[in-house]
Amino acid sequence: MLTIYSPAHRLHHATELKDGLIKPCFEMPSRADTILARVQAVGLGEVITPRDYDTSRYARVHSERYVRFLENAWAEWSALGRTHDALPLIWPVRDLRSDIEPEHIDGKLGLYAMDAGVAITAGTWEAVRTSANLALTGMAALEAGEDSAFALCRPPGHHAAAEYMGGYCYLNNAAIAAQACLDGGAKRVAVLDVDYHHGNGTQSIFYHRADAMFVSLHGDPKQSYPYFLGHKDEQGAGAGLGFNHNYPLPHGTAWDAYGAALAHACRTIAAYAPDAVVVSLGVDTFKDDPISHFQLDNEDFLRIGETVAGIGRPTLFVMEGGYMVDDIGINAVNVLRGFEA
Ligand code: Q9C
Ligand code: ZN
Repeated sequence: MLTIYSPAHRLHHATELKDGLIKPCFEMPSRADTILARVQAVGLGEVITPRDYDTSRYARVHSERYVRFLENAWAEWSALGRTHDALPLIWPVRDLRSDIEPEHIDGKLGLYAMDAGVAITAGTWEAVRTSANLALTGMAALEAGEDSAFALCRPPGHHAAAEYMGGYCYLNNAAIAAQACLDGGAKRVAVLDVDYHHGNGTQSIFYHRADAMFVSLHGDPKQSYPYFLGHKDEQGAGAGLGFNHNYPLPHGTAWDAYGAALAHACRTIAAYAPDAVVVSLGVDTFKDDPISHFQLDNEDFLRIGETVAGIGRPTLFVMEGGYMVDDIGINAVNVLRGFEA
């Protein structure tokens, strides 16, 4: 399987507000490099660098003003003499207005963030746009005839919606790639999200659409981040009704229940007959993940890959979460090897 990777991800290494303290992000550079090392150790296949794409490709699923904000945020923040990571500290909840973009960077950060896990640093934009380009390059490989590809994205993307960042995510790499597939002439595309956390951003982007199905297995939002989306009754709206499928699962879920839900999810996708499948590949479902609560073991990731292969469609894997760095390479690459077996 082809892997798309760039060392530009290292430009982004930030802090997050966690448990009331500013700490180094669990989402750290060693994650991607550990996965790359495993890709090379097992001889998964060729590793290529991404093509460059215009920001207009991101604006197919994000708003123009949001993309412009990401591009300029560090310059606006550092112009105030601030040298530490930029973090939001006020949010336009409920009846506060989000239609008028504030001029001050503190207002913009709040408008465009859902949490304080998305710091912006000097190198963030370069890493973020390169991450999206990895996913676009992977989709281009499918369009050129590859059966599958692995976009080794970092930062991840699935919590980012049309107009907000959150949960270590800035641009929604999977949604950008899925939209590119449709823009390239496909009739239908499906996104299967196996990250521990609900892919609220991807769901939100495609919620009203029939040409993109979103299917997600994740920790029940009553117990787990992102708390405010990912329930079973969210089935799509308008033309998109029936094209959104959530499988919230309780703390402690292990392979028996997970595998059954995944098999059901993959049958749902197969019945939709998509031209391509994008897998939001999080491996924070691992039993030793430091911020998650499922119980999957190393070998279970092989079975995830096998089950996804059963859909029988061209498949782009897009890296999302997974924070037990010691095992992240084994687990992510097990999914890819299971797919190819
Ligand atoms: N105690 C991804 O996996 N912090 N993002 C949750 C829970 C945010 C995870 C804290 C987790 C975001 C891509
Ligand atoms: Zn996650």
